[in-house]
Amino acid sequence: MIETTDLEQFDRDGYIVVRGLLDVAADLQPMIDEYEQLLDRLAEQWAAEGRLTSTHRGLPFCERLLQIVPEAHPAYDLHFDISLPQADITDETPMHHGPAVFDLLRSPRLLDAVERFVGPEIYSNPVQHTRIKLPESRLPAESWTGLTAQIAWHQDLGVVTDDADDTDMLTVWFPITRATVENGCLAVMPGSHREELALHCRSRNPLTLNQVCIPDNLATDEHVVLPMDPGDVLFMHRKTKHCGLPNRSDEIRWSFDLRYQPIGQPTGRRWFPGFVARSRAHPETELTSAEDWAALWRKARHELAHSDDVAFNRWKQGDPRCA
Ligand SMILES: O=C(O)CCC(=O)C(=O)O
Ligand SMILES: [Fe+2]
Repeated sequence: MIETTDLEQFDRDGYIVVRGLLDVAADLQPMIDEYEQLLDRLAEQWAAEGRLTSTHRGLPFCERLLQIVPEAHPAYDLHFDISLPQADITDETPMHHGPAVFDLLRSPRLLDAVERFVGPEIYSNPVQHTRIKLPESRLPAESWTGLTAQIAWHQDLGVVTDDADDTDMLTVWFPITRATVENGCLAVMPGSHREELALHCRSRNPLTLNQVCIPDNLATDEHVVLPMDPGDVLFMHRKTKHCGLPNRSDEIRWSFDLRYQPIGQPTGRRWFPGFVARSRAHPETELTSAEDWAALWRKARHELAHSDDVAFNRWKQGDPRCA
């Protein structure tokens, strides 16, 4: 339940953590089961390719991934992610749009909360990720990606195209495993959502290489860390400055970050498919079929695989302020 005081805190600070909003058994466990089956198929494939000596069948998802990835070094991140990457898309680019993930995106508990922030006509913005981060010590830095590395300071508005500048986009972040300061929970700068959109540059720091982010000299250190447990949900304004801390623990840090907005506003990723998650005015327009959702993504992937490079980024390469 979102209280009026939560909305007031959101307006003041640009974020709010609501404890125990999701039902772990009803909202998260079916998705975890789906990911276990997916990992099962991937492990069989990697073992068949001779990259693994054991498939580690029977281990829970995180423990199994923690065994498999340091041995096989597979590019595992995209196999579990919702959104497509922003470059090199082919008809074979892995992505995941299973029914349990679709149900999670449409969880009534989640949408009831989102409705308090964006109103009753809710569109699921296609900038949606799952980030399954291994301990930094278990993978060489060259193999980190934007889904598996620590995340540098940024505003979510800064990583979509400028047609979405006036879109009332809400970021919804929640952990699947507990998120701690040691394993890489989020940190935010309270009140930063009232500032203008900051300059973002491509990071040259090897720890956050190529991420579109606020240069170090523009990021202050007045921040709050946000340890969270499964079931807790962070709601964040599109201009709130935030980062994902490094995973210095020996466990996996797994989270989802979704975005929702009022129906009819630009998403800032026009090549990717969103959908009507809830409409009180026109419930018949809601997307209720996971199959149809997956088909929308396959169509987008096919179109992007056969089109010229698309500009996903609003920032000019070589801005002198980025030096
Ligand atoms: O999960 C992380 O470490 C960063 C996530 C993030 O930046 C976001 O959800 O917008
Ligand atoms: Fe973000």
